[in-house]
This record gives sequence, C-alpha cells and structure tokens, in this order.
Amino acid sequence: MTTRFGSDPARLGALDTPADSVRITGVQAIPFALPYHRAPEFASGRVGTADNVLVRVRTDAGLVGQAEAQPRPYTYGETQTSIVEAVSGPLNEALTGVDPLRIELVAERCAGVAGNRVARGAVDLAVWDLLGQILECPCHTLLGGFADDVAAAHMVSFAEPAVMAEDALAVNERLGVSTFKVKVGRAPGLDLAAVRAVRDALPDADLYVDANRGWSYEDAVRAGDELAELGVRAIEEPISLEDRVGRRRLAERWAVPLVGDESCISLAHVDRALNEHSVRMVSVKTARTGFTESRRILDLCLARNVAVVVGSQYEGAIGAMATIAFAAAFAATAGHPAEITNFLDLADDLVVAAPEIRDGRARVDTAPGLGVEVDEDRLARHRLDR
Ligand code: MUC
Ligand code: MG
Repeated sequence: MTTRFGSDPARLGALDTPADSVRITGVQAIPFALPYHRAPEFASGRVGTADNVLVRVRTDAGLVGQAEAQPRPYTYGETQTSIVEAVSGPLNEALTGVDPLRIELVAERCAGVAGNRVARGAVDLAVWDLLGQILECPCHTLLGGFADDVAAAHMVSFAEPAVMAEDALAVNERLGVSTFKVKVGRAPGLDLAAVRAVRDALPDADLYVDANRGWSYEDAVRAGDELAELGVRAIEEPISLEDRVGRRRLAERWAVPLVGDESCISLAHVDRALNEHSVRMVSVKTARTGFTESRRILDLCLARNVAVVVGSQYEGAIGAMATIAFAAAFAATAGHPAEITNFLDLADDLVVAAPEIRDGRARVDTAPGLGVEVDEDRLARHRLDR
C-alpha cells in the first residue's frame, strides 16, 4: 500500500512511483495590504503601504506552499493587480498538474510566462516551500545548508539625516545590527549629510549606499567620490541603467564596488552587466529570482569571482524568511550581511512568528520548507479580495 509524502517518515527519501507523487492542483494569489510605521522611501519610489500578494501553491496531498510578492512598478513594472493576474492566470495554468519535486520542470514552465519577475519569484519560493514540506526538510538544507545563521544588514530609508541616524542607532541598539545600507540618490549634499549623520551615530558600523539610479552622472561623481572617502564599502545603482558608458566609467573610477541591483534582475541581466564591466558586485534577491534562478546567478558570480550581497525588496516577514534561508545556505553568501531586517518597518504582518534578529544575526528556520505559518485572522483582516 503506498502512502502520500509527508505522512510516513519511513518513506523519506524513497520517492514513490510517479503515479503516487504529489501534484499541484492550483496556484492562488491573495492581495493584502499591511501598514508601515517606517515607510520605505528611496530615490526610485516610496512604499506607503505594503500592497503585497500572498502566493499559495495547493496540492492534492493537502500541503500548501506559501511565499510573498512585493509589487515595485518603478523597478519591474508589476503592480499588485498584475501579480494577482499573472499568478492566478498563466502561472496557475503552467503549474497545475505538475509534481512540485520536479523543480526544473516547474522553473521551465514558469519561464514560459515572460517578464512578471516578482510574480515568478514568489511562485518559485512557494514551490520550494512545498518541496521542503514534502521532503520534510528545511529549504535552507535543500539549498546547501552551509551555515545555521547569517549576519543582518538594515536599509535606512529616506528621511531627514538626523532621523535616518536615529533609525540606524535604534536598530543597532535593539537588534545588534552593525551593517547599514543608507539610501541616497537625492542631492549630493543631502546624501552626504545623511551618511555623515549615520557615521557619527555609529562610528564602527559598516556602511554602504544605494542610490536607486537617482543621481546624474555628475552627481554620482561628486557624491560617490566623497562617500568612498567616508569609508562607504559599496555604491549600489548610482545612475540610470540606460547610461551604460557612465556606469562603466563609475565602476572603473571608484575603489569600492558598484553594486548591480535593478540592472541585475535575472541571470541574463547579470551576465550582461558583468560583460559590460559596469558592476563589480551583484545584489541577489529571492523576491525576484526565487531560489532556482538566484542560485544560478550565484554560480555565475562565483565563476567570475564577483562578490554577491543578498538583497532586499523591503519584503515582509515571509519574504525575509526566504532571504535568510538562501543567504545562510551557501559559503559565498553566509559570510556577508544579508538585507533581512526591513520587515520590522511594518506595523503588522501575516505570520504567526517572524524571524528573530539577535546580536545582529538571524538563525535559519529548522521547520520543513520555509517554515511559514500564516495567522489566518491577520490574513482575513488585511486581505483585499474579500
Ligand atoms: C533596493 O535595494 O533597491 C528598493 C526598492 C525595493 O523594492 O527594494 C529597495 C531596496
Ligand atoms: Mg537596491
């Protein structure tokens, strides 16, 4: 007599015959809105409310994989509505009937839906959550399980310089975080004042900056040169992606690496950015490339000896759990602070238990899959489709 996965531990690892494998019965997209107490603001946009999407991959075994998508129209062109439509439409059709263990088949089916980066990233993460549940193994372990924890970096969103310094100091005092990505990309004088204020508040902190393409080339030269002098470790996306000559000149000008983020939204984009010599460090974000394509990007960067930072899309707790699992899973990422704390900018969240940041670090979740447990009452309160 054969049993479904997950009901008989003795069967762990003994894959049932295909006829008995789990099948995806549908992919659901639930739009929800969460309030912020510290709204993310940066040169390319402002997130007043977290208008995100909960993705649920359902199966005939009763198991459900979950992940979170965060629309960023100014980065990927997706909106909450387009993510709901892509997930519940073409991506749902692409995956219905598929065995979630066949992760490469899942990836190829989803790749058949062009664009829709964040929708596809969330579906990939939700399928991996399912994979871990079926195999009764944490995603972190399935990915490689290199380390049990990872250091945290916190993104300091736009405000007056003094307020940004207070924000960083509070996160340092409360969570022990000592690495900060300071948002810049405004007038160079204001950017320099903000970084100086954070530096004065936390003389021993590691700082890097992210201009979200907000500077002109001239501003980037002026601000970037002074910021590098201030000891900033890296400068992310200084100017327009279209200014390929300018980006290359800046990457060659600065002793600190120019980090690719918006220019590195897929494996092919990373390859192009590296071939243009316009980035010398790559931000990998599970929110857009899931686990499957994120580890391909990681392998490409390893092959080319390019450093990686595991970045953030200002995810909520669900997204942070995926980021922590990925960052701790590989030797190439576990030793570098990952951007995992900004879910704390939210005034509420969907999960029963959010990741804990202590002494500046986050431990991986040891539950099968991603370890996501959604509080259904909170979901009912924040979902927008009912
Ligand atoms: C970043 O690194 O750019 C900006 C928009 C978003 O979704 O993430 C932020 C952080
Ligand atoms: Mg960035």
